[in-house]
Amino acid sequence: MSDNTDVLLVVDVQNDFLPGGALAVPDGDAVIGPVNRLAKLFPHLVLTQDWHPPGHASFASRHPGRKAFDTVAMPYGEQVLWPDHCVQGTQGAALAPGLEAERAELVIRKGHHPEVDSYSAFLEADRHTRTGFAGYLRERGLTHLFLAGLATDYCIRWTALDARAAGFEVTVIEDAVRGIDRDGTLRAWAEMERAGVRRATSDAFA
Ligand code: VGL
Ligand code: ZN
Repeated sequence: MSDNTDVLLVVDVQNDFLPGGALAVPDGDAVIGPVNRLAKLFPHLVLTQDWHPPGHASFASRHPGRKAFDTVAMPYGEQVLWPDHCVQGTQGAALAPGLEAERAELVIRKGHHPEVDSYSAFLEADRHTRTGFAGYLRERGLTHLFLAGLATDYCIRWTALDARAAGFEVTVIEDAVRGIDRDGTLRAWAEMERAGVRRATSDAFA
């Protein structure tokens, strides 16, 4: 199906985002089946991995008197505080054991700066520091991103919007993503649609 300029980007399918994990996304493991099927079909496959140092600034444990899911003001803007998750080198940060993604050509690790979060595969939460991914895609002539993984209202949303802003075509595969918060996920879909992000279901690919 896909032409050679298409890339499947599988976002953060890691133990901590799956049921039983430190920041479990409801029904998060439901993405693995469709992702495994799609991963064999696309000409290019790239993964992201949330990859925080211990004591990362996005962790509620770093902010005395605050709890997970509170919001705080950071130098770069508002930040949701999270349970400690995806700490570099831990089992929680590992890719889900059921993920069949050996063909991946690149794994982008994000959130590794101790004082800055990064939901997007392109730009960190300071909206300034670049990951290099846009340059990678351009150098390789990859123009259309198909997004799958976790979570719709955070890493998928920010990645999709930044990809559009950088001039890429973007399609989110709706049965291959899940969100953390129901209302936030509805808002994310509306924002992505306004930005020209397309939606497809995985059965459209064979
Ligand atoms: C994510 C919250 C914190 C995500 C990562 O992958 O959507 N969400 N870190
Ligand atoms: Zn994170």
